[in-house]
Amino acid sequence: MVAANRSALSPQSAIVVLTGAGISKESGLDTFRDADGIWSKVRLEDVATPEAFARDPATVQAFYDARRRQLQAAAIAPNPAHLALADLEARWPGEVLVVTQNIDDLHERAGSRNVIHMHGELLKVRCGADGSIHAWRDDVAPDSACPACGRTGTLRPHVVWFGEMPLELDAIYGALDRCGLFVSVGTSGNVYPAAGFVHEVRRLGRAHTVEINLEPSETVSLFVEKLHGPASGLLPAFVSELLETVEHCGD
Ligand code: BV8
Repeated sequence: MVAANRSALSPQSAIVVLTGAGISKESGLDTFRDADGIWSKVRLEDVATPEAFARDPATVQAFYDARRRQLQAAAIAPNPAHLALADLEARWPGEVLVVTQNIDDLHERAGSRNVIHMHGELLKVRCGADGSIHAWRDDVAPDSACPACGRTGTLRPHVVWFGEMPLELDAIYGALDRCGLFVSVGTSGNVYPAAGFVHEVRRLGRAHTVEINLEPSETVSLFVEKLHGPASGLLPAFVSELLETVEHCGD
């Protein structure tokens, strides 16, 4: 499975891994665009836009309350794909950054430390009055008070909705510019600007690009190496091969 194009990699190469809902599917969390996905049950226009929140905050809060409760259920845990990325970060000599579109905390629970949640985090809320952001594991009720300013009725999920600016884009584009390996895992390549990251990496022409996904994504043609199948099987094997190149390079 080793692709010839990994020759550009050195132990000091920086690695950026973009993840999407597919990496959490085998942990029991639904994806968005699969046949049984979230958008087959609810319209994104009704729950994942600022207009929807302004129009019907109770419906939007209930949508995220249900997902926040589900994420904390005992059955939901990191799977071998999340664990493989934490192992890569711990053992790869160069920088390893996970840029996730996911709002779950499974990367962190697997042990990853260098994680950017570009679409926000389900276990945080943001105050519309003072902009403060807080860890939050309960439902958000109309009388839930902002821990900073004490106002009620001002808390929203700390989540990036369609039409809102994703988080930490400067840090992300800086990492894309530096990396020698860009891996996309479990994303359909439908949502921008995340789906455009591979364009940015190719434009710079330095990094090897790999897609690991159950099936070819919308942007599959832009990746040099493509591995299709469940992430929980493919990603641990991919990480093992990468680590072998550095942990035995002195042999
Ligand atoms: C923005 C909220 C301005 C949290 C989400 C061009 C440039 C810039 C913007 C746009 C553009 N064109 C259109 C836009 C607007 C829009 C957009 O992209 N619309 C789409 C629908 C066309 N983008 C925005 O509005 C973004 N903001 O543009 O700001 C701007 C302008 C320029 C530059 C910068 C900024 C904001 C987008 C964020 C919206 N919020 N979520 C939540 O509720 O979760 S998006 C939502 O989709 C989730 O975050 C999700 O992660 C994300 C992407 O979906 P995927 O993760 O890919 O999930 P999906 O179900 O689609 O695919 C799963 C894949 O996994 C499948 O391929 C499947 O085969 C695979 N899979 C399944 N099982 C497994 C598996 N793979 C491996 N193993 C398995 N076991």
